[in-house]
Amino acid sequence: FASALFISDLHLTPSMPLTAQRFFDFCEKDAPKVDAVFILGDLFEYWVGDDASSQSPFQQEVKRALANLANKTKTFYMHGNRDFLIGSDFLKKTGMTLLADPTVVEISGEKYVLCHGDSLCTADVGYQVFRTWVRKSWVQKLFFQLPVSWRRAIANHLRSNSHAQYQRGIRNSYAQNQIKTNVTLEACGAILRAHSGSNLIHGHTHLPNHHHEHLGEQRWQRWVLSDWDLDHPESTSPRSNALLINNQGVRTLDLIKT
Ligand code: OKV
Ligand code: MN
Repeated sequence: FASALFISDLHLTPSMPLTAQRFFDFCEKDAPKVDAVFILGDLFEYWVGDDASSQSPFQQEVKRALANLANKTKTFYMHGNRDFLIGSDFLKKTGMTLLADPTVVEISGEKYVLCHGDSLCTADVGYQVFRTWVRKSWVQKLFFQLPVSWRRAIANHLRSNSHAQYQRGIRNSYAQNQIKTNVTLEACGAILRAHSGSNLIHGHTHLPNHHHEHLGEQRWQRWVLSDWDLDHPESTSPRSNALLINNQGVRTLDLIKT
């Protein structure tokens, strides 16, 4: 592709209408201008199966926006740590192509390794254990056997638990918690070595930035995508940015200003 846009961590839910509106605007105005759009996970705040809310007006609207965009440009989607149960039904209805985590792409002659980012947070051992279990296909098959109401109950339970854990983490040791919820140099170095790459793009941490990093002799650049939570304006971190890559190089697109 000659040009591409990258977004992640929109955490769409009906309770965050401003964020959803920004996404619909993005699909109409910004996204059709490039050759490919990459959604690197956590498009939704939670997902318990394609069958669970397929009839909700909110889901219908998101699907319509994505299907419409797929008619204008190539769209790719990678699972995040929240919406990893998005399946073939949703992908078919939206016309998106599922990407493995990680995936290597070439944009305007340069190679980039793409991932959601949660697999790089190797200091958070508790989360990695959770991830290994819920990503097993037999565990997912069992989960899908449950009625939607049970799946929702389990999701609500896990989500409130994780929120409480996170709050406790902040109270106990803010610095420790920041290390735990960020990517490690070792994991980034390993994934780039495995794919002979020196450019990494990911989301997940909600710490948008452009880093020049090294581990011994190995050097790389790392772009971190921002989250999109516009319904909580008290936070001061940059929000709702997309990464644009074309023949001019890599730059951040501030969707709030454009
Ligand atoms: C996603 C996270 C909730 C983090 C559960 C098997 C199990 C899948 C699931 C249930 C939860 C996704 C699908 C959600 C991510 C949380 C809380 C913390 C840190 C099973 C397969 F357990 F029953 F076996 N889930 N949902 N968390 O609500 O979207 O990533 S979720
Ligand atoms: Mn995430």
